[in-house]
Amino acid sequence: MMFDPAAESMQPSERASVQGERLTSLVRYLHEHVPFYRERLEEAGIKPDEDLSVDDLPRMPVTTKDDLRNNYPFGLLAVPTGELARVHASSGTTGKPTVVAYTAADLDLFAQVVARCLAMGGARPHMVLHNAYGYGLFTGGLGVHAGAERLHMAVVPASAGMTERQLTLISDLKPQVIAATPSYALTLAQAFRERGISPDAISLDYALLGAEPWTESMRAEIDSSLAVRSTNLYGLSEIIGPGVAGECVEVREGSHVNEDHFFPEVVDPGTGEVLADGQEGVLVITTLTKQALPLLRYRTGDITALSRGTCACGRTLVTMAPVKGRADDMLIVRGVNVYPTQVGDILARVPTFSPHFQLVVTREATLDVLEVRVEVTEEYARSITAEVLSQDVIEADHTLREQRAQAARLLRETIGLSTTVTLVAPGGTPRSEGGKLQRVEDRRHVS
Ligand code: DLL
Repeated sequence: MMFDPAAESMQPSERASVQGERLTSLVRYLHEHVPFYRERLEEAGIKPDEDLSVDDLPRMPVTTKDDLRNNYPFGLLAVPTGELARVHASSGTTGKPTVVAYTAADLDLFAQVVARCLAMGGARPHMVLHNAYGYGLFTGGLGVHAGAERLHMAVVPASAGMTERQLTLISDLKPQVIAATPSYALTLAQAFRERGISPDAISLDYALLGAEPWTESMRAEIDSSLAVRSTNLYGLSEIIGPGVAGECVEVREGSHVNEDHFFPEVVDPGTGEVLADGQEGVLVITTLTKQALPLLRYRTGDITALSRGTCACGRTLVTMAPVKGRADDMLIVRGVNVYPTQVGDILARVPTFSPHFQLVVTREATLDVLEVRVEVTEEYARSITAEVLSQDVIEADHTLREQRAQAARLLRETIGLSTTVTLVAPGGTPRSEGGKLQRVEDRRHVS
């Protein structure tokens, strides 16, 4: 089912002309209302009365997270603060949060695009949605909430955390759809398993998962342990929140970008040059229709590639590949670039390994060392007949020793990096308690 079939299955040539008109108005609007952009556009030689098409974007200025930081909190707003209806913020790792703001019209758009994505992922009017994204400054909770209401669903605003209460609510209220981070979906799945509740006794049919990178092996685990079909939900606060793109439940091979509102480009991380479809680079998005905080060519930092064509679901929207990670999540270990998701994909090829892993980087003398800590599956752990599954027992197990060597070899051959693979018992790596999971511990810079 499409929430907005006219927009989602529009002929690409027709959509391009809508995008061109919207870009033309956006440039005029920014020129008039945001001094920061007026200056940047003038520097780039772009006049407010030009008729533009999206082909003109490459000659326009790029906006970065630093631009938002330097204009904290409201310097880039195109409306007076009195016209705002809501503010959200994303917590940076250091310093001040990034503040984003919405007018009532922006909130209406937010609800619409999330409703589209929920419908892409299998949600339907009158279903019950258990919303386990955090409510508050994070855009996940309130964003998904409003989208689900727009789709005429009944929302259970569970928010993140308090796993025991989540299980009770899911068991008793029998939602068909859950929305959560993928790492938290795994935590919930495990908690159900530990209480002896089998997947077919869980009411859920669909799961809309996002806010962090995840892998196909996590998807397989979530699908089987919660008995759902899970899809990817992508977005970021700066652009709107969730609802920028979503995967269709029919195909599940990348997310359809709501490009009539958020125009995507993929650029070379180094040169900023626009890359052809299929090539991997940094995602840059222009908000074509926002009022309070419209952004021109915002550099998301997320690594992906675009592809075009009509999907089997009928949508003609451009598709983005699963996000490999943010450019700043990339670890550089002894000169080799590696994303945590790449390691996850490789570990998934080893049968006794679960999707739970952690990366620890240390420096020994002058040499960086990457330790890959991965959990043995619960099934395999049960098959080891030992009273306590200690580290010694794991290391003495013949099959595990072989598979650990296999993993180290695959990592060396695929990424080109020698790693130390450590196998740990189930539960031995960090788990999500509701929000985004931090998989990397970089101890190189702590003294
Ligand atoms: O995470 C918005 C959101 C909420 C998306 C709920 C989906 C579901 P921020 O906290 O601003 O906003 O973080 C945005 O999270 O730039 C990506 O690096 C990452 N991210 C978001 N969705 C995905 C995804 C929300 N599906 C940052 N896959 C983005 C991979 C994702 N990474």
